[in-house]
Amino acid sequence: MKKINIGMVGGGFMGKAHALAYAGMPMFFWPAPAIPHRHTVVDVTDQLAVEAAQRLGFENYSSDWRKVVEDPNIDVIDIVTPNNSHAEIAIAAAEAGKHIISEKPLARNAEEAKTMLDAVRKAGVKHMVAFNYRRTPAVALAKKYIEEGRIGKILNFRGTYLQDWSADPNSPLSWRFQKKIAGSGALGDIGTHVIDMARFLVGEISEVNAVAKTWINERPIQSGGVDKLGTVKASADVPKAPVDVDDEFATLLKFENGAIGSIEATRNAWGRNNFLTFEIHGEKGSLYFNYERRDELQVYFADDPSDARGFRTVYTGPAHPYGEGLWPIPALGIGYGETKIIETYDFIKSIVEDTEVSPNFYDGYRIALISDAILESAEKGTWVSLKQTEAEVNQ
Ligand code: SOE
Repeated sequence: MKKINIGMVGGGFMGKAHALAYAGMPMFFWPAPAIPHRHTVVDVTDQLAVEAAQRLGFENYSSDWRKVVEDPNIDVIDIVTPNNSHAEIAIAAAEAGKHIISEKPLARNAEEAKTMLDAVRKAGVKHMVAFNYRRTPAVALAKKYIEEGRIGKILNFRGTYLQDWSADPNSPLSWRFQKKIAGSGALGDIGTHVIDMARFLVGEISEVNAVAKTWINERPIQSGGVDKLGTVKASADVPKAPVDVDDEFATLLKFENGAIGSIEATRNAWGRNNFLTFEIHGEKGSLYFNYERRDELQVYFADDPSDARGFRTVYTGPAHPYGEGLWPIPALGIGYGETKIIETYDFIKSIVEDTEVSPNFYDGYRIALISDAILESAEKGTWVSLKQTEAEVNQ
């Protein structure tokens, strides 16, 4: 069976998720389109890279991503580093003719994302952005119902992404709170997942009207580069430095197809852990999803007999999207790992079959444009339009 050699840049939280997916994909989806081989992992020092190779099952290690990008044995460059390095690595990888999967958000802003899109288009390589939640089977089922017209024309999308890991002011100032590294705060980190969901399920967003807020304006300086996502708190005597990104935003939306809606995201919502939800109302029914109950899709069909109407719970399983590869009984339960396995399956398949995959760098670029517009709108207090000419889109 064909083997695809992976060079993965980064050995942290997302490195773990991607390595698990490379190992697990053929176990779930067999025959696999190809075997993703964990060839080389890169971390910032040799010592960290050796450890990452042992932990994550890579054959080789390196502390020099440029060498790995240039290595003729490598087929795919997987970028699982903080946001400020995505563009440099992706552009070099594209120039070296490698297929690329990048963690989200694609870049710190639309200008940077555009340089990445231009590079992959010029090189003719496959490219994907790891917005994995759209690959949750219940979300893919929502997409299927929408495409089949089961809830009719869509009127409204309400999306939220609520977490609480940064609500404590003693959660250290990791890179996720620094504009020069992250680009934005809750918006880029988690809001972009909901923007991806909205575009995937409803269509292109044409206008936004937003508010944004930073609640905790300074945080303890973090020792060491590893982001613990609030699990390790700093003590009160640690010196502090400013936060220059949003903790929270909310935006109204207009879609190109006439639907309206809203998105809000915060990492300061005590009691909410990975509360990624959407409710979609159509002319003939409604859909509701909450990632904290990710095996379930709540569906309401207005053409049910009037004495039987009500939201029902569909537990995803073999009858649903990706069900052929996952577990044999509905509600055995899928998790974060499975969403990454499905993502890997679709990406590797697109390489082997030479087909388009989404979300790709174009989607990542559009999401960056929408994110920039949300920040601009919050600053100006006005609607910001995202309409583009065909020429701009096809550039
Ligand atoms: C932190 O907010 C985070 O790890 C995000 O960066 C991920 O994209 C999300 O999947 C889980 O939460």
